[in-house]
Amino acid sequence: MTERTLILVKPDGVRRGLSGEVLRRVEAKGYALVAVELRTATPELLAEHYAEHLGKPFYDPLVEFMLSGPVLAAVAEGERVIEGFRSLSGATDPTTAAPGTIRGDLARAWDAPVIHNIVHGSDSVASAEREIGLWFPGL
Ligand code: IDP
Ligand code: MG
Repeated sequence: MTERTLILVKPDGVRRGLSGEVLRRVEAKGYALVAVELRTATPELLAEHYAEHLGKPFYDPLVEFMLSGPVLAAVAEGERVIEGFRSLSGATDPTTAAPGTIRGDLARAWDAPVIHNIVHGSDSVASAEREIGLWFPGL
Protein backbone atom coordinates (compact mmCIF):
# COMPACT_ATOMS: atom_id res chain seq x y z
CA MET A 1 0.00 0.00 0.00
CA THR A 2 1.35 3.43 -0.90
CA GLU A 3 1.72 5.51 2.21
CA ARG A 4 3.65 8.46 3.61
CA THR A 5 6.02 8.74 6.54
CA LEU A 6 7.60 11.60 8.47
CA ILE A 7 11.38 11.58 8.50
CA LEU A 8 13.48 13.86 10.69
CA VAL A 9 17.24 14.22 10.41
CA LYS A 10 17.91 15.13 14.03
CA PRO A 11 20.31 17.95 15.05
CA ASP A 12 23.29 15.54 15.31
CA GLY A 13 22.76 14.49 11.70
CA VAL A 14 22.35 18.05 10.42
CA ARG A 15 25.38 19.26 12.41
CA ARG A 16 27.53 16.47 11.05
CA GLY A 17 26.49 17.16 7.47
CA LEU A 18 24.57 13.90 7.06
CA SER A 19 21.22 15.27 5.83
CA GLY A 20 22.13 14.55 2.23
CA GLU A 21 23.32 11.04 3.07
CA VAL A 22 19.98 10.25 4.74
CA LEU A 23 17.99 11.64 1.81
CA ARG A 24 20.29 9.79 -0.60
CA ARG A 25 19.46 6.48 1.06
CA VAL A 26 15.73 7.23 1.00
CA GLU A 27 15.84 8.08 -2.70
CA ALA A 28 18.20 5.23 -3.58
CA LYS A 29 15.68 2.82 -2.10
CA GLY A 30 13.09 4.24 -4.47
CA TYR A 31 10.92 6.32 -2.17
CA ALA A 32 9.72 9.69 -3.41
CA LEU A 33 10.35 12.86 -1.44
CA VAL A 34 7.13 14.82 -1.03
CA ALA A 35 8.47 17.60 1.21
CA VAL A 36 11.87 18.55 2.60
CA GLU A 37 12.51 21.53 4.85
CA LEU A 38 15.17 22.64 7.29
CA ARG A 39 13.33 23.59 10.43
CA THR A 40 13.93 24.71 13.97
CA ALA A 41 11.68 22.78 16.32
CA THR A 42 9.83 24.48 19.16
CA PRO A 43 9.05 23.11 22.64
CA GLU A 44 5.34 23.09 21.71
CA LEU A 45 5.89 21.07 18.53
CA LEU A 46 8.16 18.58 20.31
CA ALA A 47 5.72 18.17 23.19
CA GLU A 48 3.17 16.95 20.64
CA HIS A 49 5.64 15.01 18.54
CA TYR A 50 7.03 13.09 21.53
CA ALA A 51 3.81 12.97 23.61
CA GLU A 52 4.05 9.17 23.95
CA HIS A 53 7.41 9.53 25.73
CA LEU A 54 6.34 12.13 28.30
CA GLY A 55 7.43 10.99 31.76
CA LYS A 56 10.20 8.68 30.54
CA PRO A 57 13.70 9.28 31.94
CA PHE A 58 15.09 10.33 28.55
CA TYR A 59 12.25 12.75 27.74
CA ASP A 60 13.84 16.02 28.93
CA PRO A 61 17.30 15.33 27.44
CA LEU A 62 15.62 14.23 24.20
CA VAL A 63 13.61 17.45 23.88
CA GLU A 64 16.66 19.53 24.80
CA PHE A 65 18.69 17.71 22.14
CA MET A 66 15.99 18.22 19.52
CA LEU A 67 16.11 21.97 20.27
CA SER A 68 19.91 22.14 20.04
CA GLY A 69 19.95 22.95 16.32
CA PRO A 70 17.99 22.72 13.10
CA VAL A 71 16.38 19.47 11.98
CA LEU A 72 15.67 18.42 8.42
CA ALA A 73 12.01 17.46 8.22
CA ALA A 74 10.89 15.39 5.25
CA VAL A 75 7.93 13.42 4.05
CA ALA A 76 8.60 10.37 1.92
CA GLU A 77 6.10 8.33 -0.02
CA GLY A 78 6.11 4.80 -1.31
CA GLU A 79 4.97 1.22 -0.93
CA ARG A 80 5.18 0.36 2.80
CA VAL A 81 7.53 3.32 3.33
CA ILE A 82 6.75 3.53 7.07
CA GLU A 83 8.13 0.06 7.71
CA GLY A 84 10.75 0.52 5.00
CA PHE A 85 12.27 3.67 6.45
CA ARG A 86 12.32 2.12 9.95
CA SER A 87 14.25 -0.72 8.38
CA LEU A 88 16.70 1.68 6.68
CA SER A 89 17.13 3.47 10.05
CA GLY A 90 17.95 0.42 12.13
CA ALA A 91 17.48 -0.15 15.83
CA THR A 92 17.03 2.81 18.19
CA ASP A 93 20.36 2.20 19.94
CA PRO A 94 23.24 3.05 17.57
CA THR A 95 25.50 0.51 19.24
CA THR A 96 23.29 -2.42 18.33
CA ALA A 97 21.80 -1.03 15.11
CA ALA A 98 22.85 -3.32 12.26
CA PRO A 99 25.66 -2.30 9.94
CA GLY A 100 24.18 -1.09 6.67
CA THR A 101 21.50 0.93 8.44
CA ILE A 102 21.62 4.70 8.93
CA ARG A 103 22.04 4.40 12.70
CA GLY A 104 24.33 1.39 12.47
CA ASP A 105 26.64 3.09 9.99
CA LEU A 106 26.50 6.71 11.11
CA ALA A 107 25.24 7.23 14.67
CA ARG A 108 27.74 7.29 17.52
CA ALA A 109 26.87 6.15 21.01
CA TRP A 110 29.67 8.17 22.57
CA ASP A 111 28.06 11.49 21.63
CA ALA A 112 25.15 10.74 24.02
CA PRO A 113 23.95 7.18 24.59
CA VAL A 114 20.93 6.31 22.41
CA ILE A 115 19.58 9.87 22.18
CA HIS A 116 21.80 10.94 19.28
CA ASN A 117 20.66 8.48 16.66
CA ILE A 118 20.50 10.70 13.55
CA VAL A 119 16.94 10.04 12.42
CA HIS A 120 13.31 9.79 13.39
CA GLY A 121 10.78 7.81 11.36
CA SER A 122 7.07 7.37 12.03
CA ASP A 123 6.22 3.92 13.37
CA SER A 124 2.65 3.35 12.11
CA VAL A 125 0.07 4.74 9.71
CA ALA A 126 -1.63 6.54 12.59
CA SER A 127 1.62 8.13 13.86
CA ALA A 128 2.65 9.07 10.35
CA GLU A 129 -0.62 10.91 9.73
CA ARG A 130 -0.41 12.61 13.10
CA GLU A 131 3.26 13.60 12.73
CA ILE A 132 2.94 14.82 9.13
CA GLY A 133 0.04 16.97 10.30
CA LEU A 134 2.22 18.46 13.04
CA TRP A 135 5.30 19.19 10.92
CA PHE A 136 3.62 19.91 7.57
CA PRO A 137 0.11 21.13 8.33
CA GLY A 138 -0.28 22.28 4.72
CA LEU A 139 0.26 18.85 3.15
P1 IDP B 1 12.60 5.25 17.70
O1 IDP B 1 13.14 6.61 17.34
O2 IDP B 1 13.52 4.16 17.25
O3 IDP B 1 11.17 5.06 17.28
P2 IDP B 1 11.56 5.62 20.39
O4 IDP B 1 11.44 4.52 21.38
O5 IDP B 1 10.32 6.13 19.75
O6 IDP B 1 12.63 5.16 19.29
O7 IDP B 1 12.31 6.82 21.13
C1 IDP B 1 12.33 8.11 20.59
C2 IDP B 1 13.72 8.66 20.69
O8 IDP B 1 14.08 8.81 22.08
C3 IDP B 1 14.82 7.74 20.14
O9 IDP B 1 14.97 7.84 18.74
C4 IDP B 1 16.03 8.22 20.89
O10 IDP B 1 16.49 9.46 20.34
C5 IDP B 1 15.44 8.50 22.27
N1 IDP B 1 15.53 7.32 23.15
C6 IDP B 1 14.77 6.20 23.10
N2 IDP B 1 15.10 5.34 24.09
C7 IDP B 1 16.10 5.94 24.78
C8 IDP B 1 16.87 5.56 25.93
O11 IDP B 1 16.71 4.48 26.50
N3 IDP B 1 17.82 6.44 26.36
C9 IDP B 1 18.03 7.63 25.74
N4 IDP B 1 17.30 8.04 24.67
C10 IDP B 1 16.37 7.20 24.18
MG1 MG C 1 9.51 6.22 17.87
